[in-house]
Amino acid sequence: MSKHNEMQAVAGGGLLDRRLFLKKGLSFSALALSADVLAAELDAPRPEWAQKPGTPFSNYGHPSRYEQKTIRWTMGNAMAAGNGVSWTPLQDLEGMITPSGLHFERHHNGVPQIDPAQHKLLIHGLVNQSLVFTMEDLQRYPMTSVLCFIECGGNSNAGWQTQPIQTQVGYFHGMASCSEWTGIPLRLLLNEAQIKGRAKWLIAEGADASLMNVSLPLDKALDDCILALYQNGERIRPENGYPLRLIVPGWEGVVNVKWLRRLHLTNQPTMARNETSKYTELMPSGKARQFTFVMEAKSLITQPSFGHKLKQPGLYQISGLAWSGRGKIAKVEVSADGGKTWAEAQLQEPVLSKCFTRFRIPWQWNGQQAILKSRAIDETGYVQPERDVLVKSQGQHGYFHYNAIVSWEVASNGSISHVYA
Ligand SMILES: Nc1nc2c(c(=O)[nH]1)N[C@H]1C(S)=C(S)[C@@H](COP(=O)(O)O)O[C@H]1N2
Ligand SMILES: [Mo]
Repeated sequence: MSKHNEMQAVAGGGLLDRRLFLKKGLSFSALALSADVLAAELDAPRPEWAQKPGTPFSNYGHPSRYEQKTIRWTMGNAMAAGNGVSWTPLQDLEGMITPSGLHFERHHNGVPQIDPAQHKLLIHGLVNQSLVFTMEDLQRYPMTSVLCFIECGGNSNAGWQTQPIQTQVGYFHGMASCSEWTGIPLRLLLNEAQIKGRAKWLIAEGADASLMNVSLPLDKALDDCILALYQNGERIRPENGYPLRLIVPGWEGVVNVKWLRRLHLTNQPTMARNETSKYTELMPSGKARQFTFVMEAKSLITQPSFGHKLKQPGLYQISGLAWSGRGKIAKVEVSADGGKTWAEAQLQEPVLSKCFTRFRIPWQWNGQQAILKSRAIDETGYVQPERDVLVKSQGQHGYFHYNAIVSWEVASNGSISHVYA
């Protein structure tokens, strides 16, 4: 049976060495078969679906009908049509890529139904040559792919509440998703327009009725931004910006302007609603901090998490996501004893800059109360803070940029709740 006693535990609370997965003869939860049961299994009649031809081909695939519960949770706003959120069900997903149909959504005025044949991109302002592009024109430019997360600055904001919210991890943290975005390096098009020396900012505007516009420092625009036409290999979904979207890797969601129609080069920010009254940080002093673009390192355990239940003591795989707007994840540490001791999780390759990184570590649950935590450290050395540290530095009135360590309490009956610990 199991060989747990051979394994060296690396931290308290039953956390085991991440290399344990490589060992042979591990027992997670498969049923060991006696000769009789094996014979009965082999003799069992073939299931119905193995006795006749399956369903025919289809033009576009859908998930299995047995997976209908894996959906985005949506929340509209009765006062403002088209304003709302849908959350990615992070607790049901694995790996690092979010399926396009489950990418979170944040719209300020619904999803415009844009005809790509009529959509254009305009570049003007502090340039020597104003330019206009049709979507067909853009197809001729050299493209590249960026695998990156997009996270709303308001993601996880329930964490600021004084009581820990009891809800699934997706509803709590699912305003973050990760895709392969393919399109044209923004620098290419800006260089074609010939930027004037005085230009410092780029105002990006969407074609939805909210006329979303945001200011982006030109340095970032010339660094790693792209104008994406594709998401996970196919044309971008309408919800995520079809037919053209600005991708600003590692920076808060709001600057990733969807349905992009205009780039205006200026020497100062535009001070739009979404960078003055919204998406700013109210500090303990009562002053608000503007242009907090970078999403700091964050991690969370998605398996097991709130809503899951451990059936019995034994060996489990802890699995979660980590990401940082400053670069690559260097390390993720996991604790099963509320932060007294930590063990290093295995990072799934490839580990990419500003991209979801999947971590895993085996855990031997002894059937007693345990507190699971994960802590991300990025390549700049930044360490994801404990909640009390974050609240102390940011104050009680925060709404955006909550990235504290998340704690799940596993009760002795295997049920899981969210705690501040
Ligand atoms: N044109 C436009 N761009 C937009 C928005 C919008 O409402 N209109 N919402 C922004 C916000 S606040 C976020 S968090 C992201 C959400 O991107 P997604 O819906 O693809 O997840 O898009 C940003 N870009
Ligand atoms: Mo957002």
